Amino acid sequence: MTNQNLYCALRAAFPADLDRTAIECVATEGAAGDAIFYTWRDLDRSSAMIANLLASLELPAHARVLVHTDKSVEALILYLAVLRAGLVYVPLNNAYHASELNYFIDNAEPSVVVCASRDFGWLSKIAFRAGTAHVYTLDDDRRGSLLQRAAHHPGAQVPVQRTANDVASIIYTSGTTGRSKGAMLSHGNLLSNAQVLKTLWAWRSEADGGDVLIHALPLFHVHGLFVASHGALLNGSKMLWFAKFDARAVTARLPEATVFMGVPTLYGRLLADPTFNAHSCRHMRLFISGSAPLLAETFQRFSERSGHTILERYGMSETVMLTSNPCAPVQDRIAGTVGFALPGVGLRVTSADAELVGAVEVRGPSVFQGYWRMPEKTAEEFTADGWFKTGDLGQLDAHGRLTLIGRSKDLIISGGYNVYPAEVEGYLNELPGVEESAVIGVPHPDFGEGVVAVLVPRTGADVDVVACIAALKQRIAGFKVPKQVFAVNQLPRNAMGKVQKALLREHYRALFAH
Ligand code: MLC
Repeated sequence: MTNQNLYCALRAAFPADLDRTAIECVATEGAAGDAIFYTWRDLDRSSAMIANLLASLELPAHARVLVHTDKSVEALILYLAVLRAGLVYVPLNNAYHASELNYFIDNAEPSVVVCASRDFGWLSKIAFRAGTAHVYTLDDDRRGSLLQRAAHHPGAQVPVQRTANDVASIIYTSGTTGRSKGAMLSHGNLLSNAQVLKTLWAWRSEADGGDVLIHALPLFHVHGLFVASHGALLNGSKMLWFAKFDARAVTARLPEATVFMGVPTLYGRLLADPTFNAHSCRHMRLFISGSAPLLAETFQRFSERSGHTILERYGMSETVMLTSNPCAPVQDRIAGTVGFALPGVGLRVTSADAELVGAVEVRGPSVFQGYWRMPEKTAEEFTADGWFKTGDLGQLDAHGRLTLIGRSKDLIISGGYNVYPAEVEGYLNELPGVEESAVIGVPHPDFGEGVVAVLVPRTGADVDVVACIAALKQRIAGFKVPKQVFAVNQLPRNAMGKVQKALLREHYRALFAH
């Protein structure tokens, strides 16, 4: 049986000349050191060494490797190594704090944890207590025990045999109620999606001049880890690698690139940079946007400024990519729509009337294997006839073009990160003097939506809203922390006693307006 380990397909796409540059890690202002160049051979050898280290640990089949590090090329190599070793890669946002990590480690029960050295003290305590046997460190300057230990292992390795249905990665997505759920994505889910996108977005082979991708997204989400990295790797294309998005630094390197992927916030920030113009984009072929709705105004301004039409696509952790505006002809990329179902993806909107908005449901080869150890949650999210309920509301036109209209779940998307109000409300309600709270998203010029909290103090309590923000920053990742908190006497409720968040959103709508 052929080995369906995803690494085999990625490795097969490496160029024949393994000494060519695969990734240039760009030195940006504030970051230490010069640019670093990684060849395709480096990726192959280093991932083999780490895979051999992992194999030497004699872990159970399908053991989880949980990764909480800063973005680095070595973190990408670690991902490739985990694939090769046939283990399950569990990446986490490096902004998460101890209370968040506690949950993920308890839930994932990883055999191996890899973290930044600065977090080793508290994180290793949580991990060892939960039964994790191995905790390594990996820093963004190539230091740490992971690479030290891997250095003793051979630079060749045969990827462990895996089937298309074997789980390759668990991506945690926050839940509307309760805690995060781990979406299990298989080798087949990831490969099929990457192959479809390679054709659809017309990645250029070396013979056609070759594509160069600017990789400036975080590495712990579907967008940066799978869509962007797989896109380049599966095409043997060079990446210009940014540890962090910086509009000025990215603009400076745009002339050497042909493909860029970003969340809408990145497009807004490029437009805000006076050095960004059509000349910087002269060799660009494709700007792709996703993870959050792109405003028609940003689409239009970007087109006027750069001469390029952003291609908006739609996906989520449970399904990887689902729809895309067309690559060609360019004029078929329509602002405010997310395009057509990808080949192989079944897409339906539950309203029978094409004019009406309904729940978006999907099925296809990239739809995940279920939530890790939550069969009842998995069952809830699928219809009786096997379609996954995305939680988004949309409208399909007569040609099958999808427009997203809203969400059926209470979710805020801030700068491309999902924030679940129920989770933030839970933390707020634990603060001294807080009776109850409501967390909403309102328009924000940089993040698309800005998180805002409205709370009711207990009778007689004096709640300092600034102190609330400071307290939350100690407990949860910064992107979830409300940018502003308001104390009110009571929350608006309907006759059923349910908080009327729509009224709150309306009331605070202009809060972040310029
Ligand atoms: C950072 N901050 C945010 C934030 N990111 N606040 C709200 N929303 C965000 N997204 C806060 C920090 O907590 C901090 O607060 C301050 O901003 C500065 O932090 P930073 O790390 O320096 O921020 P910055 O580098 O400017 O980050 C902004 C960003 C980043 C837009 C570059 O958020 C980002 O990379 N977003 C991309 C997310 C992404 O990749 N999503 C893909 C999901 S996959 P303070 O108070 O401490 O100063 C998915 C599926 C699909 O959705 O279809 O793609």
